[in-house]
Amino acid sequence: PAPRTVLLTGAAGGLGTLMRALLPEYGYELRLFDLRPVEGEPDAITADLSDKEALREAVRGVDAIIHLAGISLESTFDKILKANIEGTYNLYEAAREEGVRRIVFASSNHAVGYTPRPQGDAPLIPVDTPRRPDTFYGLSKSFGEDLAQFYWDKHGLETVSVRIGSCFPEPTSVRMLSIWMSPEDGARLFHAALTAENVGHTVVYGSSANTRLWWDLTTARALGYEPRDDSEPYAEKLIAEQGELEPDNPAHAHLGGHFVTNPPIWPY
Ligand code: NAI
Ligand code: 15L
Repeated sequence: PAPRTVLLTGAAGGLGTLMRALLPEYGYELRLFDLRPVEGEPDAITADLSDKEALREAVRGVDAIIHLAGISLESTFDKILKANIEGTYNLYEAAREEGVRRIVFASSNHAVGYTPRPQGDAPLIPVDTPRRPDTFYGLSKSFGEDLAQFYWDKHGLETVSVRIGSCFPEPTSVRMLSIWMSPEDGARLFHAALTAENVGHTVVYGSSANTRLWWDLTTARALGYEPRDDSEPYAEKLIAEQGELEPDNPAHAHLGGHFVTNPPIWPY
């Protein structure tokens, strides 16, 4: 049967807030989890991913998990290790122990951030391109994808790893024209990832059907995802303000963009 009760970790964050608004329309009942209180949601579970007991209780009885919680920018290796690497392991262990069958894992384009962006007529980047993390943050997403593969092979726990581009209400940079995922397409993709059958461990890129797309959405579409948005209406204004991407500038020449040269740092 299609999943109905879904644990949303990272519910207080940017993407979590967007998905709290959009996913209930698909019929999901969301259980919320975050380190920080979720505004207006007194029933949300306020706990750290290091709290194994809280996690075990949080996953008990849910049909699936969307795992967004963690450090979403660059940080020290020690902080990334605790929140993203050990935290994701703790979540998978809790899910295994409680018999949860599927996780949708928020991976990131930064797991492959050092991959050169396609220029000219070069082919789109496939999901099986070698992983080339651009930060400790990207390294933790690469680990998460391996963890997901291992829990499928060893324990039959399914995952869709979504290498999200940039999911914000609007694209705000020229790079984002290529990797933007509209919030509505994000909800469509998460819904497809929750409901497609026999996913094993599937890796997909998460973006809209952008005219300037850099990567291949074939595996995402195979889940039943049909993106409806395209960043192109924002292109003229953003390019007028910021200029075209330069072919030789390292911050413009890789999928990871400025994460390659000057990554934004997690504030705490
Ligand atoms: P965000 O930083 O706004 O939200 C992350 C949430 O996780 C925060 O509410 C934070 O309190 C919570 N959190 C952090 N450490 C935690 C811990 N140890 N235990 C429990 N909760 C913890 O990030 P955003 O943008 O909402 O991203 C959500 C997820 O999607 C992240 O995993 C991020 O890496 C991934 N992602 C997001 C992209 C985007 O465009 N928004 C792009 C690529 C990946
Ligand atoms: C990410 O992985 C970050 O979590 C998000 O905040 C954006 O910066 C995004 O990548 C990006 O590459 O733009």
